[in-house]
Amino acid sequence: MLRISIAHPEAEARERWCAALSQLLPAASVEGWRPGAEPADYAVSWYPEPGFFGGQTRLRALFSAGAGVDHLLRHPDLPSALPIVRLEDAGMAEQMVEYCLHEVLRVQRRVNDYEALQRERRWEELRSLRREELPIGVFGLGVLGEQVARAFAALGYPVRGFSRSPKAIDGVECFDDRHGLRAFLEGCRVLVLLAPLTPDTRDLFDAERLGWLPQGAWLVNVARGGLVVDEALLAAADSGRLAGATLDVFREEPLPAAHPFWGHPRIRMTPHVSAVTLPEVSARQVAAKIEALERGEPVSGLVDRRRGY
Ligand code: NDP
Ligand code: OXD
Repeated sequence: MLRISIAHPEAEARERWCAALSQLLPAASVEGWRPGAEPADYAVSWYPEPGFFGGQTRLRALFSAGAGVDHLLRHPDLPSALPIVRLEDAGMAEQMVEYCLHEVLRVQRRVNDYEALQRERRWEELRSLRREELPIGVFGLGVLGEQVARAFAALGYPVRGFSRSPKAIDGVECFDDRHGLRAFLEGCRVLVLLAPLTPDTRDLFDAERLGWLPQGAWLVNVARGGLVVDEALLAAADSGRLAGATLDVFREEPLPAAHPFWGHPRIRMTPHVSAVTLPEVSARQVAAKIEALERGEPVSGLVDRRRGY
C-alpha cells in the first residue's frame, strides 16, 4: 500500500492535509508523521522535524507545503538526491494579487499619508496619483509574479517585470540581465519582490540597488526577508528616499520584538500571511502529481537544486 506522510508541526494543518489527501487517494495510507512511524513513499512538509529523514528508507519525493523551498534546501538532513516538488499557485496567486493590490491602492490614494495626518488631527487634501503615474515593478515573474503583473496590467497600471530568463507577457515590459537590474529598478514607483531566496538573490536589495529606485518609491516584499538588507531599507526609509515599505517576510520570523521595523512610521508589516497555503486546494495538486509519478510520468514544480528554486 502507498504510504504518504504529513510532516507538519501544526496539528490543524496536519489534520487538514491528512483528511484531504485520504479523500483524494482512498487506496493510500495517509498519516501525520511521528517518531517511529513506518517509512513513507511520499511526504508533504514545510520543514521536517528532526529524525524524520533518518527513518525514510523508500521516500520517492518530498512535496513542499509552500511555494518557496529555501528553508527546505537548508535542512541539514535532506538527502541529496531526493526530488522536491513545490506548490505551484494552489490558490496563492489570487491572495498575492489581493495583497499587492491593497498596498498599491494605499500608496495611490495616499492612505498612508492620510493616516499620518489623522494622527496629527490635520484636515488636508492630498493629490491622489493616477494609475498611469504609478508604474509597478514585479521582481520575479514566475507562477505568482506573472499573475500579479498581469492583474495590474489589466487594471491599466504601467507594469514592468524582471526575471532570470527572458519572458514575453502581454501588457508587461519584461526585463532580464540583458537589460540590467538598474534599468528595471529606475522605472518602478512600486517594487514588488516575488522571487525566491537563493544565493543569487540573497542581500540583492542593498543600499546601492535600493538607491536605483526613483525618489519616493514604495517597496512591497512578499518574497523572503533575506532579499533585502534590513539596514539599507531602514536608512532609505529614514531619509525619505523610499516613501516606505510593506513587509510580509523577514530574515528572522517571528520578527524579534526589539527590531526597529516594528515601530518605524514608514514601514507596514504583516506576519507572513500575504498568501497562505490552503491544504484542501494544495492537496488536489499534490494528489494529481503523486498519481502522475506512480504512472511514471514527469511532474511540474520539480525544484532545481543548483538554481535553488
Ligand atoms: P517561481 O519559481 O514560479 O518564480 C520565481 C521567479 O523568480 C521566476 O520568474 C524566476 O525567473 C525569478 N528569479 C529567480 N532567481 C532570480 C534572479 N536571480 N534574478 C531575477 N529573477 C529571478 O516562484 P513563485 O512565483 O511560485 O514564488 C515566488 C516566491 O514567493 C517563493 O519562492 C516564495 O519565496 C515567495 N512566497 C511567499 C509567500 C508569502 O506568503 N509571503 C507565499 C508564496 C510564495 P525565471 O522565470 O527565469 O526562472
Ligand atoms: C510559501 C510561503 O513559500 O508561504 O509558500 O512563504
